This record gives sequence, C-alpha cells and structure tokens, in this order.
Amino acid sequence: MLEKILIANRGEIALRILRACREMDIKTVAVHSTADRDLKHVRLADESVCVGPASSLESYLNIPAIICAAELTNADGIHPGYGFLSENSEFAEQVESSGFKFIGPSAQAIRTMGDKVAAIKAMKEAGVPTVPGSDGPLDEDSERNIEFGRKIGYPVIIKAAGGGGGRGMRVVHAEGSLLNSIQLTKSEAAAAFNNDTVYMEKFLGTPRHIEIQVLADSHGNAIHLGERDCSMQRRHQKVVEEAPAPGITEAQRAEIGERCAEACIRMGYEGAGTFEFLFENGEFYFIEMNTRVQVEHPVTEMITWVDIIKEQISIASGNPLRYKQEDIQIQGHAIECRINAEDSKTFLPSPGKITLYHAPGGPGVRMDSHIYNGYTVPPYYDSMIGKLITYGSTRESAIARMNGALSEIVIEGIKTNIDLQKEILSDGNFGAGGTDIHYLEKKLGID
Ligand code: MV4
Repeated sequence: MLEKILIANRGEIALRILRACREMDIKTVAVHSTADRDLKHVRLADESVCVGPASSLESYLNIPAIICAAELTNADGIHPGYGFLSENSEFAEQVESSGFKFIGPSAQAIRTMGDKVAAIKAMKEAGVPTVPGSDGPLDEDSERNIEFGRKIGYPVIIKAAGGGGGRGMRVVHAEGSLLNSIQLTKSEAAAAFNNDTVYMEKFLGTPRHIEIQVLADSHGNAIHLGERDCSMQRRHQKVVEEAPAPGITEAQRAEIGERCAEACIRMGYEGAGTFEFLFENGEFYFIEMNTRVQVEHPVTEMITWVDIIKEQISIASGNPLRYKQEDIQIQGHAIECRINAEDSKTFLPSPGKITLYHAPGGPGVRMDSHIYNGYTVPPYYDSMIGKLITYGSTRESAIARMNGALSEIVIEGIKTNIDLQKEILSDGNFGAGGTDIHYLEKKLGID
C-alpha cells in the first residue's frame, strides 16, 4: 500500500482525501497556497508545504512546486482530487517520471479522454452508445459537411475536440448557417484550446445528464457503481445531484453500466472514472469521460457503500478491486446539494469570514465541508464551500432529510446559495423527478 500521500488540492476534497488516508493508515502531506494556511486539512495533515502564492497558477497548478514538495516530504503517491491538475496529462506524466504514483489513470488515458474525438472513437469501438454524428473531425470539405448535416438532421451541434464541460460548442438550426458556424467554432477553438479540430453531433433538445461511475484496477478488472442524475445545473455548474437517477430501471442500469465497465477493460483504464451521457427518450448517448474523482461522488458512495477515494488509493497501490460486480447492490437514494459562497439570486461570489457555523446532522445526513467557525473563504478559488448529502431508503425520505438539513444549517457572515437549494428541493417538478438539463435555467429565467 502507498505509505504517504501528497494531496494536491484544497478545500472539501482535500479533507475528504485526508480522511480516507487516515482510515487506511497512510500518512498525509498537505500542499497549500499562502491564502490557504488555515485550511482544516492543513492542520490535520501529518506535514504541510506552502507551494506558492494565492494565485492558483502559481500554487495548485504549479507542477514543479508540487513535485518538489513530494520530494521534500518523501511522499510516494500524489492524489490530484478534482479540478486543478486532476485531468492534466502532463502532470500525471511528470509525477510518474519523478518516481511517484499518480492516483488516477495513465497520462495516456487522460490525454485520450481530453480529446473528445478520440474519446468518442474509443467508446464506439467498445460498444458504448454515442450521439449520431460525424464520427470524427470535420475537414474543410464544405460539401461533405453539408452532407453530414443532412444525414444527421437539424438541429446539429458543432463541438471542439479540445472542449468539454460546455466550452467550445455551437448549435446549428439550419443548413444555411452550417458552414459559418463550423468556421466560427473552429477559430474559437483554436484560440481557446490551441486545437481547431471540431466535430458534429445531432443536437438533443431536452436530455437529462446521467453519468456512470466506474472503478477499474491494474489487473484488468472493472465494475460500475450505477448512475447519477446531474441534470439540475446552471451554466454548466451542477447544483443538485442524486443517485440513482429517477426512472432508470435495473435492466437499463445493468446494460449501460456493463458497457462502461467493458470499455474500461478494453482501454486498460485504471482508477475511478465517469462516463457522461445525455439521456433522452429512454436512450443513453455518450458525450464525454471524466478521468478524475468527481464532486458528486458521495451520492454513489451512499447508495453502494463503496468508498470511492479509498478504492482509488487501493487501486493505485496495485491491489485488485475489492468488489466484483455482483457485490454491488444499489440501495436507497442519495441527494447532494452543493453549498456555494454566493448570492442566491445574483450568483455573485461572496467570500469573507464565516462568523457562525452550525453543521446539520441526524440520521442519513453527511456534510462534506472544510468550513468552521471563524474560517475565511478566500476570493481566489471556486466558491463551493461544502456539499450536503442526505440518504434515505426512498427518494422521498432523502428529500425530507435534505429539507430538514437545509433548514438546520447555519452559515453567517457570508452569503450562500442555501435559499436557492431550499427552493429547488420544494419544487414540484424536482419532486416528481427526471427534469432535463434546461429546467433550472428556465425556472430561474434565462439571463
Ligand atoms: C450536447 C447537448 C445536446 N446535444 N450534445 C454541454 C456540456 C458538455 N459536456 C456537453 N454539453 C451538451 N452537449 C448534444 N449532441 C447539450 C449539452 C448541454 C449540457 C449537457 C450536460 C449538462 C448540461 C448541459 C447544458 C447545456 C447543454
């Protein structure tokens, strides 16, 4: 087993990784910026190293500084968390060539999934259902592109191979604007991603965002942990997530899950991963794969009893998966509300000192957060300050517990989105389950 892990992240996920290490008797090294000396996990870690100034570019994204900290402290593994360097293939490569274990997939796997055209090609080859489309990059052949548009049928969407997560895409409603849209998307992609490769897909109008969690070890084993519904989002930021996804049958889950696990085995994928799908009219369409642990991993943990972070560390240590597919039973229902330091109405960030904090509690309530009384939320990073997760034997009981927890939690001194979360939880359509990816933005009024 790895013996000392450097946590290359901050906030709640750094604390989550530290807690997993502690349970596994693994020593921890916290790295932090000058603005983050007072983070909870920095105090709890066995050792800590300041790796740079407040600016992420010079600290949490500073590859030489982080590898240097691993050398100084004799760590043997590096956990990247989510965001920051977690999907940076260059980082994974340098971590490994410096003699440390990168807790995640190979640099090669990260690179392939970072190229959306290559990712879709790998999925098609593995039998994962994809969106009808150009099945590869568009070239300069206008007639060929117009032919693609006719064959796929309008509306279509042009996406950048280097994009993802909502960056670098454009919907085209009719043939008349196709060629111009391709050119525009290409030049934007060249500027944003230094890669002007674009591809075409059928545009799905009212899909849900459903993703499959997988775990794969270095011995050729892979399992899936079912799905999460992440459709409740605003500007590509998820707000509420849940597992299982309302209305998905056991047979649908087994079918799509097995495709994803099989794809992992074919690709030689190692670690935790997420296959993102659009789900419309009862069909799954692969769009992207995330090669990191995700913010919303706890809802899967609650309904499967698998500790995804511990499993990542075990896999990186070279151990075979502790579970076979038949060991995984989905039981109950979990919901996660992201708690952000922002205004509930304007969504403007609200950093500052937390003058009073009361954590919610009770049966089926989990608060993943690094905040404490007197903690100052710095203005330099993401505004998410915690995740409130509730669990129940049914969706209704998980919702009831979330309503209770949201009214119990007290955070004073800064603004939070808790009022927005209360509004979503009491929304009738959310209560019914299965709202699409546009629902929240429509409810809030498109801005
Ligand atoms: C789509 C789509 C409709 N049709 N692809 C946005 C983020 C990126 N992961 C892919 N995205 C989309 N791709 C086709 N063919 C609609 C979206 C989309 C979306 C997807 C998931 C979650 C939120 C979204 C919000 C707007 C658009």
